[in-house]
Amino acid sequence: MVDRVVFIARDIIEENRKLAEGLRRLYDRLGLTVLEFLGGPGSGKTTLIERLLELFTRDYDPHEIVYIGGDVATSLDTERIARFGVHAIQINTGGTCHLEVPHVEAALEKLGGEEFLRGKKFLIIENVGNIICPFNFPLGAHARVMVADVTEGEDKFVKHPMSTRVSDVIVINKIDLADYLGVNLDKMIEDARRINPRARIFLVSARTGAGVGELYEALKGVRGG
Ligand SMILES: Nc1nc2c(ncn2[C@@H]2O[C@H](COP(=O)(O)OP(=O)(O)O)[C@@H](O)[C@H]2O)c(=O)[nH]1
Ligand SMILES: [Mg+2]
Repeated sequence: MVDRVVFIARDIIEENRKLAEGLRRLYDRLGLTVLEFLGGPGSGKTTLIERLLELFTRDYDPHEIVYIGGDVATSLDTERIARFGVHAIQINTGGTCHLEVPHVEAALEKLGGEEFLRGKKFLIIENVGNIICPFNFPLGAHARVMVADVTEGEDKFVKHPMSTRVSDVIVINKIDLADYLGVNLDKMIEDARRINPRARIFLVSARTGAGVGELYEALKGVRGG
């Protein structure tokens, strides 16, 4: 019985991976850059996206930007993001701890499908707040951005090597709190680098805005196709 469960899970993961390749082809065909934010609940994903949108909406028309927020039950994050005038849609997974490709496809379809996406520049996906589940379920994004914050413990990356490894960008958030907590930021950076040497690492505070400009420049430069 247990073996069977494992095999079924593998099938689901493999099936999602294939579907994600299809989504990536769609994004590339449309010239849409897709950024996925993943990280534990409360790590600061929505706050960071808000800070980034302050910069994105200076350089781009808000109508060129789409946000999909994944959450188990509420639409609170999407309401926060909609204030920026971007297209924002909520996915409630009903308890599932990560987004899968069909969730994203359903959201895009609801927004108007390919017709709607034509001319759009950025799609920002905020995954369900969870540091474990999302890593196995890529959504075709050009960059997966892992958000970890200093209150989660400085051994975050060592404890979550899978999520660390699949990420293209690693953000250490809430650095404004680092001194209070006695967190060794150098150790966090060292761990992240060792586990994922190819990822770009940014120290930021979504609260004060420190480091957000550099992160924005990097994310703006992510291009598909
Ligand atoms: N001190 C501090 N608080 C932050 C920072 N980023 C987010 N927060 C706070 O952390 C809490 C969770 O943030 P939120 O963006 O909702 O996290 P999410 O669940 O990952 O989307 C909120 O109270 C934020 O105001 C930061 O850089 N510094
Ligand atoms: Mg959020």
